[in-house]
Amino acid sequence: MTRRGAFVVVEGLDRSGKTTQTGILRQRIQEAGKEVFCVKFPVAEVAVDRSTPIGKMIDAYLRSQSDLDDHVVHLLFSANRWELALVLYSRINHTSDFDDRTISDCFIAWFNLQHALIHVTTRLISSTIISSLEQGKIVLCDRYAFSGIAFSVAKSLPSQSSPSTTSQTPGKLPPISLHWARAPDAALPSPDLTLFLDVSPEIALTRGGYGEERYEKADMQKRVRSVFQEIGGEVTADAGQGKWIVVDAGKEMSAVTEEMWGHVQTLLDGINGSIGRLWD
Ligand code: Z5A
Repeated sequence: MTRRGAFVVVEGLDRSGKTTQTGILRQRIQEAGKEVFCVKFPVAEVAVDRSTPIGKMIDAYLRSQSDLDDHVVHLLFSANRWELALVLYSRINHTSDFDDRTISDCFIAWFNLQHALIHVTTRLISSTIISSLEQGKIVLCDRYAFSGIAFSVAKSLPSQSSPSTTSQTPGKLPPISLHWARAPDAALPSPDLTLFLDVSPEIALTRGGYGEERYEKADMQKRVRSVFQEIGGEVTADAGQGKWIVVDAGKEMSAVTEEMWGHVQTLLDGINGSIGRLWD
């Protein structure tokens, strides 16, 4: 039986080095003679030349140019993952009938008819992550559904600086639970390996560009870190969700690379067995 490629996700706190390390890993995988398909969430630019409608909405929100309810934001991030399937599908098949409007229409339908559309989009995602894995490629992903859960749930936790309050406006919708946050990503492919880059907010603060976006605040990052720890525990306890490895990303850059590469190397020859599904 042919072995499929491995699905590797790099997760982590802000400025933990996800993008830098993903780039280095990509190069190493190629140097090892293996094909790699890379993706980064949130996706603002897909393929080479265009912004996705949902990506633009997320970007405006993160830059504090728009305000949205936390639940809506959570669903947008998840939609952005499903959206990748649609946009790449149209690119791969060179269809011109999948323009921005068609994609937006699909997502209005997605919000209204979640269950029916999940079946359609699950088939479409086969054209991207799943088909790459089936072709034996390594799929390398910078942030995935775990980020979606960690950031959305963290917003609903009490602030550590003023524990009696949450960032949720009183009288609005209920806080976001882990259970609720997981639902929109259910049935997406589950990673074989998640490398979680752990760095303290204090160290992150010393790295370039920190503090420019909405979530880049020490208190929020501490809450995100605690939710990530909880998610890591759940993934570790569930054999179907792949391995969860915590990497100390506060170390020197090359030391972080070597530790991550040590784990990825073991997967270069591919995997026997089917691709898992999130939260199955
Ligand atoms: N978000 C969400 O809410 N829901 C979702 O479903 C998803 C995401 C998918 C934007 O994400 C926000 O979206 C993010 C979570 C939320 N919010 N926050 N906060 P993004 O992925 O577009 O942006 P980002 O995650 O904020 O990227 P990043 O944190 O800015 O960077 P990074 O990829 O982790 O780090 P980097 O760019 O590779 O490195 C940052 C700097 O540190 C750079 O100058 C490096 O040279 C330096 N660096 C890296 N490693 C080291 C070491 N080891 N030592 C010293 N310096 C280092």
